[in-house]
Amino acid sequence: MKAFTRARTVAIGMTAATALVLTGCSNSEESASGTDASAIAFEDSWIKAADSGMTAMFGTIVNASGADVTLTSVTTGVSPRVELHEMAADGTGAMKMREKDGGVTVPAHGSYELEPGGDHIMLFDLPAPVQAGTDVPFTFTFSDGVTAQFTSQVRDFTGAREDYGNGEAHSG
Ligand SMILES: [Cu+2]
Repeated sequence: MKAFTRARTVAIGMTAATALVLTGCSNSEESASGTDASAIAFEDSWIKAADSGMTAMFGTIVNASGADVTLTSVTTGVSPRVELHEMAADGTGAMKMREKDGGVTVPAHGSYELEPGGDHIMLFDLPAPVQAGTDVPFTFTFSDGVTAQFTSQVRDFTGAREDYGNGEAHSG
């Protein structure tokens, strides 16, 4: 009798689990009209090598889907605090970087470039050196909660000499 009761409990539990799975399915069908992560690429992406402090990540976000997508946050194991930044003129005409409101929108069948001197992904409070030649995995999260994983290569960068390592140049 006791065993029978237990079996019934298990059966009820399974029914509940099945219901949860079905709910999950219908949710994912609804979001099929949202961000299609498989259609998003991050081409030629790279991170500026840095020993400490902060650094930045660049590349071209390519959206092969038929709908606009908006990147709202980025996470990576090499930094506890990552922000999307843009360059903007301050009152004196100098260009300073600041957090980009509303994220980065990549048009349908279009692309969006993150490059030194322009929009970039800022990595703060590096707990360890980010060394040239290593690969860094990171996750993009879009406005509807859909995520996509990418890997970015760390490079030495001395090109335009923008100061991505100086807190004083940072208005955010
Ligand atoms: Cu920045």
